[in-house]
Amino acid sequence: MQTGIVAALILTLVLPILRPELQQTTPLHHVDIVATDYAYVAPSSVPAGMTAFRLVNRGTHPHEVQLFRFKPDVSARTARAYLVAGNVPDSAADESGGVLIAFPGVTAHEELLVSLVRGERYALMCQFRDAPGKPQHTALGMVALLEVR
Ligand SMILES: [Cu+2]
Repeated sequence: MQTGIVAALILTLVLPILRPELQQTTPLHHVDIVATDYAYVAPSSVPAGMTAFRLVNRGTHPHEVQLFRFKPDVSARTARAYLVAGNVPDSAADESGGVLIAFPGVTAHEELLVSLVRGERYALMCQFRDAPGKPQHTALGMVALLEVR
């Protein structure tokens, strides 16, 4: 093996140890979002910090959770109104976020890792339909607001 390759390998292995910003300084919180037909069972508030969200589907239909952050100037009341309407305007949401999908009876293998900051509000939404022409699950109650305390 060439010296350069060995050096690169060692750097790759050692670099994370040398970079303190990559080290975990706070515990990782785990939050399960349980999907049913048609609601979320999830905490309404969660503590700040690095958090791994998981989607557990206890329903009989495929469900998703779109998790995204509201902009700071969107009040809890306004956020709830958008969610109940099943339509959050782009201007009210941050560009960060992610989606988890789980089939019936399945827990999604992926997790969403989010650094939560106190005072933030997040939306949970499922826009799936059981069939074309059927209502989106948001209209059936699959929306939730999550506040960071
Ligand atoms: Cu759904």
